[in-house]
Amino acid sequence: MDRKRLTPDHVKFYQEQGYLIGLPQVFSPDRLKELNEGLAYLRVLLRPGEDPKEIREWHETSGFLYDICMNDTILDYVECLLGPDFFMEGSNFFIKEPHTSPTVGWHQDAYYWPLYPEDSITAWIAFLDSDEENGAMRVVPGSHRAGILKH
Ligand SMILES: O=C(O)CCC(=O)C(=O)O
Repeated sequence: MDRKRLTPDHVKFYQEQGYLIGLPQVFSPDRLKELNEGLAYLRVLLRPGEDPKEIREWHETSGFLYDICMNDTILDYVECLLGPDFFMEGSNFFIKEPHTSPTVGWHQDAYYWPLYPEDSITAWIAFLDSDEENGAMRVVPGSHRAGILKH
């Protein structure tokens, strides 16, 4: 198997800055097209007024999402940072439709998770291109070193 591992420089950067970005593409363009089709199908299942952001743990009932969460490359990346003994705590979507105003406020993920020590990784997977113009996620480099902050 062609395993994609993080380099020691990636690991050092992650430890210092608290995030990684621009890793080699995990999903091919064709696979991304399938992922977006799968998401569109799941959204059809929502009741009127239900926001996909409020739907959590879809991977427990959707094989399509389970396969994303169990992607070998993503799991290898996580293993490089956490070691081999880790588990998945949850999954959810942050969908930002064009010309809408919903935002995700500044937060630390570990603040919400019942984990101690707060040694956790979020794999943020963009189903579409994400940039400053269309609602990209932002991070505060190094803020993890301040511990859990008051929200
Ligand atoms: O996409 C966003 O704006 C926020 C994502 C987020 O908070 C997360 O991935 O934990």
